[in-house]
This record gives sequence, C-alpha cells and structure tokens, in this order.
Amino acid sequence: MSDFQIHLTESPRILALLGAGLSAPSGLPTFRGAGGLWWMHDAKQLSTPQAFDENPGLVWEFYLERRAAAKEARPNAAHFALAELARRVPEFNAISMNIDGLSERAGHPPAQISFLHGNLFSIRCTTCPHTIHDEAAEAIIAALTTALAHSSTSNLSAASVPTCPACHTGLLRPGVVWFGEALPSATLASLYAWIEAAPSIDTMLVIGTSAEVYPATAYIEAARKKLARVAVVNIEQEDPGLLGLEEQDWYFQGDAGDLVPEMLKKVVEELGNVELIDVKKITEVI
Ligand code: BJW
Repeated sequence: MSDFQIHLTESPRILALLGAGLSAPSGLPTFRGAGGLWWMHDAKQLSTPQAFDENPGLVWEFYLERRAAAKEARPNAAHFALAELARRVPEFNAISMNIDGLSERAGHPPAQISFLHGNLFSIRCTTCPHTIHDEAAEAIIAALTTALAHSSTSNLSAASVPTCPACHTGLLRPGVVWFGEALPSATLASLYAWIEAAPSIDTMLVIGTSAEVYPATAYIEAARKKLARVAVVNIEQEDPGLLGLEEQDWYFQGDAGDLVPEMLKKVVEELGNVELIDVKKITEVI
C-alpha cells in the first residue's frame, strides 16, 4: 500500500476505470457473481436489445427495480474519495461503466468523469434519437410503476410500455447501452483526446470491475501503452495473470469502500494539505 501511495503522489496523470464493484458497498448488486441474478434471470441476458424486443415489460421491471434501488442507495467512501482526488488532481480522469448516479451524487466533477454505459435515469426511443430526462422521465417511470402495481399477473405487460412521444413508433426504453450497441461516440472521442493529449499516463486505477466488457476494458491496455502502472481493486482474489498484471502493478484485494479512501489518502492530504473529507459525515447528510 505505501509503495502505491508514494507512486500516486508522484503521478500527475491518473486514469480510473470504475465498475459495478465500486457501488457494491452502497448495496447495489454487481452483474457477475453473487449479485448477477435477478428473479432467476441472468442480469447480463437482460442487458440486450434482443431481451427488450422479446419481453419489453420484463426488461423494464428489471430497470425499474434497479432505478429504485439506486435512488435509495448512498454514495460510499470510495465515490467520495475519487471525487476528492478529481478536485485535487486536474489531470485525473475517470471512466465509469456504472449507470447508478452515485459518482455524480458524491460530487465528482463532471468534466473529470465519463459514463460509457448511459444512465438509469434517462429514457430513450428504440427507433428515433428522442431522449427524455428529469421530470418527464419521472412521469413515465411513475406510470410504469403504477401499471406494474395494478397488473393482475404481477408482471408488466408489453402493452404498458409507452411509445415515443416524438416519432409515435418506437417503444421507450431505458437510456443505457446494452450488449451489441454502440457507446456514445462523443464520449469515446473525448476520452481518446484525453489519452493522446500527453505522452504518458502515470497510474491506471481499475476499481470493482471484472474487466470482461469491451470497449471499456481496452482502456486498461491503452493506459499501459502510455506506460501506466496499474492498480487493481477487487473483492475477489483473482489470479493476477488473468488480468495481465505485470511486476510493477498492484492488486489490492478487498472492499472498494475500504481500500480506495486508504489508497488515495496520501495524495489527497499532500496536495491539499488538509484531511480527507469526513466521508461518514457526508454520507449521513446525503
Ligand atoms: C468488488 C466488490 C467490492 C464486487 N469491492 N470489488 C472485443 C472483444 C470481445 C467482445 C467484444 C469486443 N468488443 C465488443 C465486444 C462485445 C461486447 C463485450 O464486451 N462482450 C464481452 C462480454 C465479451 N461489448 C459490447 O457489446 C459493447 N458494444 C460494442 O462494443 O459495440 C460495438 C458497436 C460499434 C458500432 C455500432 C454497433 C456496435 C457494449 C457493452 C455494453 C455493456 N452494457 C452493460 C449494461 C449497461 C446497462 C446496465 O447497467 O444495465 O454494462 S452489461 C454490464 O457489464 C454493464 C456493466 O457496466 C458492464 C461491466 O460490468 P462490471 O462493472 O465489470 O461488473 P461485473 O459484475 O462484471 O464485475 C464486478 C466486479 O466487482 C467483480 O470482479 C467483483 O469481484 C467486484 N466486486 N464487490 C471491490 N465491494
């Protein structure tokens, strides 16, 4: 740990890849492993356009439940510590695969985080580019929740899924990126520009991800090409060889909520010359 902490204080350019394990300490289930089953359905199988075509009601139920859980959840100490790191290190950039809104609620500066897989709180059309946010999205969610509560079968029927108010053709769906779908091109372009803006990246943090999903996982290799040393945080004891870890890298096994604040403590203290924010107090307030 101390070797890593010293390296981080000497790292002007830091990149982080954030996965579902970052939000696990906030009580949100991951995709793979123990949390990956939802009412006997494989969460990965539901995250596809095919699943939505076949049973839009079921897929909406999956997202309604996750949306409600994400709203109830609170950002944890790792979200806060990463947000604090971003405020202290101008060249820290995070790439999140999470759609739960917890990094945003922890105050992570928006210019220093990109969301690859969309957002649980937006809704979009399956056919046209129309996207719905905020109160308009809340109203649709409320209608879907009411339809589910009044369903005689306890399932949301396809007929309850609304069509797009703009094109009147496509069904409305969650504003997330499923398997086989393109990631937001502007986000990919700005990440590419950030990576190429300097000859090197000093540290690559890989937090709470199985690193199985592309193109997100390819950012680890991109950082390595820029000579980054990689630090993995994962609750599982993986064979480091599977992750392509090299001798100069670190593997921290444990809960991201405990490990990440500890890992970032030294750099935050040294750069800001202040104590790391009291995450427990902030969590209580939120
Ligand atoms: C803890 C912890 C604690 C637990 N503390 N740790 C190249 C090679 C091979 C395949 C492909 C390739 N390029 C593309 C593909 C295909 C595909 C893909 O990657 N397939 C793989 C499965 C092989 N990729 C795509 O389809 C992507 N699209 C694409 O490439 O499009 C190309 C295209 C171009 C132009 C036109 C059209 C197409 C899209 C991928 C979208 C993924 N979407 C999902 C759903 C998002 C919405 C939602 O959330 O519902 O994203 S799937 C799901 O997986 C979700 C996650 O963001 C993503 C990653 O999961 P993550 O975060 O790693 O979670 P887990 O559960 O896997 O791991 C959690 C980890 O945390 C575990 O390791 C735990 O041990 C650990 N953990 N508790 C620390 N407390």
